[in-house]
Amino acid sequence: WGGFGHITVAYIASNFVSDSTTSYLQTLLRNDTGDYLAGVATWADSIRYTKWGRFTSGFHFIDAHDNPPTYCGVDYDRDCKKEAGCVVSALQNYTSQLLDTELPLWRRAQAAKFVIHFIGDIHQPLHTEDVARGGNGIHVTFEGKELNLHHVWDTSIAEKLVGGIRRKPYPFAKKWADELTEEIKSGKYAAESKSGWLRGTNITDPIATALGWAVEGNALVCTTVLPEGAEAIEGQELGTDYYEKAAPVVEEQVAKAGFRLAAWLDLIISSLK
Ligand code: DCM
Ligand code: DCM
Ligand code: ZN
Repeated sequence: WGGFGHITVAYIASNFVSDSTTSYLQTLLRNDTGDYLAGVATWADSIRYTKWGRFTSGFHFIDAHDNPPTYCGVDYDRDCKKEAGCVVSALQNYTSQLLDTELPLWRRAQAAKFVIHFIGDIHQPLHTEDVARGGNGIHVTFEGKELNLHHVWDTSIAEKLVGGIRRKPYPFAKKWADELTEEIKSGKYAAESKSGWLRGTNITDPIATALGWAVEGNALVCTTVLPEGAEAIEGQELGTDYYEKAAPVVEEQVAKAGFRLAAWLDLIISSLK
């Protein structure tokens, strides 16, 4: 996701974590405000193009070598690059660093920031797809602007959904996060979030847990992102009919990511000591 999506995911998570998780992470991240998660949600993107952070650039996605829309699917051994890693292996690695109380606090703070970011990214369907580098190579327009499909899913759809963010991502993300939090607690996501969104979540098996999230997002590539394949979407205007079908999917993926991030952080923090 773009910055707005990541910040929204983090605000949703802040609404669901336990009080002890909140105070533990506020201390670790040295921020005692309500923005302690939101304020670090985009940090991983800010370092990926720097010299020291280059090794993390492949951690934001997993390139599923499937064939949408005919066949979707993620296979860890096939799709997670052995040298560069992927978002699934990165989530396992940084989860274990956050759990390791022998590591220096700065390392664990850094691990927390990666976990917060990557649980967001794994829920962006095009972060679980190889085709055209996750859609970066597919040229489209959105409300007349020339963009690539990856950018449309990262940024354009979410920003249109809330009516634009007018260069102020934090207050707009907070408002959207609070609305989605209500939908999760007692609105359109209440039943499914309680019965299904945490199914398969297992802190002793981060690979299987993250792979489950990846498979779910990747299936949306076949149904909603590329319902008629990559060639059919090239050059198309996506701000109207396509947007109407995609927006509810973006909204649910952002809501799920925030809810699951909260559960994952609770599982980590409650198992310490
Ligand atoms: N950080 C780190 N190692 C580095 C650079 C930064 O652990 N080489 C971490 C420590 C702080 C955070 O980044 O928790 C600071 O991030 P920022 O500079 O975005 O405030
Ligand atoms: N990306 C992806 N899958 C790829 C390559 C990139 O999901 N195979 C994502 C990472 C960034 C965005 O696309 O969020 C742009 O990546 P880059 O700047 O590497 O082109
Ligand atoms: Zn990212």
